[in-house]
Amino acid sequence: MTQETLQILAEDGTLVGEEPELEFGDLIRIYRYLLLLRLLDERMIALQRQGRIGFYGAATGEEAAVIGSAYALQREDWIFPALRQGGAAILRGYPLVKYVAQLMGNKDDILKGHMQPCHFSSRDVNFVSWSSGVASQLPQAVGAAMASRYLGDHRVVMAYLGDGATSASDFHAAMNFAGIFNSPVVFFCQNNQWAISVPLSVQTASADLAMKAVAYGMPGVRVDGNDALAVYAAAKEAVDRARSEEGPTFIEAITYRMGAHSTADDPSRYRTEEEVESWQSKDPISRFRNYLLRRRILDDDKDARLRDEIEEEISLAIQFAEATGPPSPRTLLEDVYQTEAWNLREQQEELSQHPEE
Ligand SMILES: Cc1ncc(C[n+]2csc(CCOP(=O)(O)OP(=O)(O)O)c2C)c(N)n1
Ligand SMILES: [Mg+2]
Repeated sequence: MTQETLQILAEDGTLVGEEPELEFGDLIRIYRYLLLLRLLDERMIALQRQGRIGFYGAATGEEAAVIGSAYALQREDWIFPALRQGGAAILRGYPLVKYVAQLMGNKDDILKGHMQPCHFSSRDVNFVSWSSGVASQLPQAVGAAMASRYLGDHRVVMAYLGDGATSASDFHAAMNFAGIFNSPVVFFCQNNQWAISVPLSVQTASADLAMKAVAYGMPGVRVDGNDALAVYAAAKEAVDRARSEEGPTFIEAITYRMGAHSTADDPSRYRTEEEVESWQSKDPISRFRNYLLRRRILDDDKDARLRDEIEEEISLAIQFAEATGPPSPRTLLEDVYQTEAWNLREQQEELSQHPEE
């Protein structure tokens, strides 16, 4: 039987549940990052359309799921993301300039252009790159959680996945292992109803995704993924459980992918406008904004100023990133193997003889 879905804010931003313990400063901070993610995604899609970056996967409509969940973590915790959680890295202090640099693969990109755009990774913010294979991050996340358990350092791992990933064998292996060994991991599933062109109805015969957790011996929680407060509350409880060695949790955040799967996709070929419009009224950002306006934590002037400030910050990051050149060809073969392979050394030497080519 499908369980109830946790909701704290109704679609119009009125309170319908118990508010989690968050200070005014936290609430403004959450709002700032929700808005930043929305505006950043808009600008990055525009850059891709103008041929200034190659690829992008936006979190539009899913901002509360990303920011609300990551807000429940502590700095020393680890994140194993999928495609749409770059905003969580930014929340943790990954600079916007580095974010844009990764999309451009320029000299400032800490991954030296080796990874596909939107595959961010940074040791500074304990954020481990997705490897593109759907669900491949999940066994890795459970492994990291186990390392933390052996070390006794009380770090928690947040493993993100989409609804589509629940059909992959890596998902089941990771859930099984985490359940048996009580791994300090939170599986945070953004059920955005689509896996590229595959709708949820074709993804599973289960009545919902949260119930899959039961078979692996862990709690499965359903939450309104467009309600930042509910997402935070559910994630906080799961993170606290994991930290106090009570084991893993699976969270199904019900949300909607408002845009295309990525800039390489055209959703008008497989879903209706009416469906997309039906989610418009559930928008996570206007919902949270209305809540803040009602509580007088925010007013229209402050909101407009915040928006301008963020736009300016994004513009500067783009300007800076575009003025930065490509990485040196020498970096092409760096960081591929821990020890230098003879064939790569030969290629590197050859490369250095023809720098212009
Ligand atoms: C193993 C594997 N199969 C297929 C793909 C192609 N692919 C990339 S993303 C994606 C859909 C993922 O859907 P979901 O898990 O719901 O995440 P979402 O993109 O909706 O956030 C697919 C099929 C892949 N990257 N890896
Ligand atoms: Mg999906």
